[in-house]
Amino acid sequence: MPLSLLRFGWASLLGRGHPEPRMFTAYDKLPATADVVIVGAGGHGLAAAYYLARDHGINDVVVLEKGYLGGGNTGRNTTIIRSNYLTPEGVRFYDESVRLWQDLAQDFDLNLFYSTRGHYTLAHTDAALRTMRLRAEVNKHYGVASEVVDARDVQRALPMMDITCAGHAPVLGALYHAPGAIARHDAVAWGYGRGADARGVQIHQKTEVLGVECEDAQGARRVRAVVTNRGRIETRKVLCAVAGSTPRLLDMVGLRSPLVIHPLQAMVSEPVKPWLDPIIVSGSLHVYVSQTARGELVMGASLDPYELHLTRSTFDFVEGLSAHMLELFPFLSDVKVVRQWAGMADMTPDFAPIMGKTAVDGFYLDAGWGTWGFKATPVCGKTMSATVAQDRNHPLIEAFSLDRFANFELTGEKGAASVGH
Ligand code: FAD
Ligand code: PYC
Repeated sequence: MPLSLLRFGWASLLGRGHPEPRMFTAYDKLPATADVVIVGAGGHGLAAAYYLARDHGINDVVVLEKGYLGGGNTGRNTTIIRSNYLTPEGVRFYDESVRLWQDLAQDFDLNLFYSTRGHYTLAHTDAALRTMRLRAEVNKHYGVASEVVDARDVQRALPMMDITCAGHAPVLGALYHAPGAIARHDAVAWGYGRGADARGVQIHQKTEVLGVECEDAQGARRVRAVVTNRGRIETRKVLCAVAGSTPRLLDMVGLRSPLVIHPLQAMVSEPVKPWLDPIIVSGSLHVYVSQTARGELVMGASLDPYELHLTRSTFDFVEGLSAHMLELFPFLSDVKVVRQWAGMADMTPDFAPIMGKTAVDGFYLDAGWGTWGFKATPVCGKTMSATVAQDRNHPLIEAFSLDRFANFELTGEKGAASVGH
């Protein structure tokens, strides 16, 4: 029996509580002021805090989280990491993220279970195959390993798959992306949180931001303070990284965006023997699946088809997704689904994120991450921390500014969205 378990049992017997060291410092009250306040302790907010402290020497940072650390979309996602996007801006951005992922476990001294698997996006129609070819060409141009493979290659790599899809949607080919990977989502939040905490960043859980005070200064509006259920913090800089709650935060500073919130559901099976190495996505069948190191199948589909600010799950989803899974993998019919959940996806019209400075001085936005933001956690932390520290948009995020919608300069990434929407 490990020594720590014995110590825990012994201390509990003596009524001394839990002797384990905590990963984060618990603070009794909020500070009155901070150089930077970050709203949202998901991966994005915590990564920005970490790099602000580590790379920019800004340690007077407070992260406010209304629930618990990593309890938003970060702890609910299906952890697919890839850079096989469609636009040059997207490919460069996500490729930098995949590069950053490689050193992260070492940086944190924490096992993130990062596992490179290869990623197949199946094409069931000629139109889908054309999009795959375009993506492969753009990817290769920017040094990202993606190639179109034919149906025989898919069958060789995935002998367990019925590539006829029960005869009604045969696989014609696929986009194969060798760097496609999965990782452990909770550990990513813990690693960034622990690293930020060790550098003096204060993380306050169960602390909800209820308002953002602004003032007029030389004809511009600028941030003055945030108001929470536990008090007020004066600050000149607020980074908003609240995913599905972004419209509420934008209301607080009088900004508008085209974001709409849709539930995105997922489910997981009981553990089964390892049989699926790569990650499989079929946009046409609305299904994607990977197998974890523990043997569970992690499965998802497209968004719920209506706007809803809730994380409820539905039986419809399990039924529909199971039917599509069985079209691809009929031998799974006896495997049990053990859990399902949902997150709130903040969707943009062009399927690209919204990042950077806004019309309110000192209010920075990291949002619009919809169904695709987990993989971007490291690069978002890097680019948003630089943007906040220098009060200038990092060059890698220029295509993602909020004003692109008003200027009709969209960054059309829909063709690279993971699942059909
Ligand atoms: P979050 O992790 O949601 O963090 C935001 C935090 O802000 C939350 O903890 C919330 O409680 C807090 N908050 C909100 N309002 C307030 C307030 N007023 N005051 C204080 N705190 C507040 N992406 C991929 O790349 N690959 C995938 O395979 C993938 N699969 C997904 C599957 C599902 C089912 C879902 C739902 C999403 C998936 N995504 C995927 C998308 C990805 O999960 C998100 O884009 C990403 O996690 C966003 O991280 P975040 O830190 O911005 O947001
Ligand atoms: O962004 O690759 C992705 C993804 C897969 C499932 C949900 N998002």
